[in-house]
Amino acid sequence: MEPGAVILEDLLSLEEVAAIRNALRPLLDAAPFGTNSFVGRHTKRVFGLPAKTRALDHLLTHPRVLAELEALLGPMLLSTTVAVEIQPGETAQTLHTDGSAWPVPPGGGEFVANAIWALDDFTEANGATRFTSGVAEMPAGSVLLYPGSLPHGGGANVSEAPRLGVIVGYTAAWLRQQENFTLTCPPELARTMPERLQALLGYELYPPFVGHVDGRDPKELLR
Ligand SMILES: O=C(O)CCC(=O)C(=O)O
Repeated sequence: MEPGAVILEDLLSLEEVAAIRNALRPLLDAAPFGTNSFVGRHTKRVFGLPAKTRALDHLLTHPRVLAELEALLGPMLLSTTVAVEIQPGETAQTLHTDGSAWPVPPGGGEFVANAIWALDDFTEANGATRFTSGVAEMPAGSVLLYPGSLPHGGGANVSEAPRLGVIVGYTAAWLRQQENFTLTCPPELARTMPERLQALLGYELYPPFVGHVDGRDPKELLR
């Protein structure tokens, strides 16, 4: 495995994988293919998952994943949630770093990290995530964790079946998230979610006052 990245195998049962796949299917069917080679002309992406399904809540808040990534980033927020279905015929994505989306000068440590959940077996042939040193093959139900400074990309799919994964990006809680979750998940929706998820979406203060509403912790809006 690429230094800096880690795979945790079998965090989801096959039943859980099947339930998540079923919830994502209609969303993926309705999603367009990408329109350039970076996002992939044979790849479908569905963003904004907390607003669209409750089937992923336990994955977004998985204690083992949160513990591993919080050890790297400290207090975190969700940054992006995207189902990525790489279909046969897709070419390899250019290697890139996720941290480069923010103009944070180098040398200050990691401030973003990703979890990629495998909902199919990830293989070299079907587009397993690539690193400089090779691909991250893993069985369905596993998760790949890596920091925002690590070059990576989706692989080419030369198999005959799609490769489905869910990328969950986290940021240090003082940083602006990629997705604007408090718009896609306004208080009336957020109130129906687990408390840990509410906090990860942004309904929690980063002490002493980042993210406040009228000087108060935004979680009070949900009471
Ligand atoms: O799907 C993958 O394996 C990685 C995709 C990726 O890094 C991206 O779309 O930015």
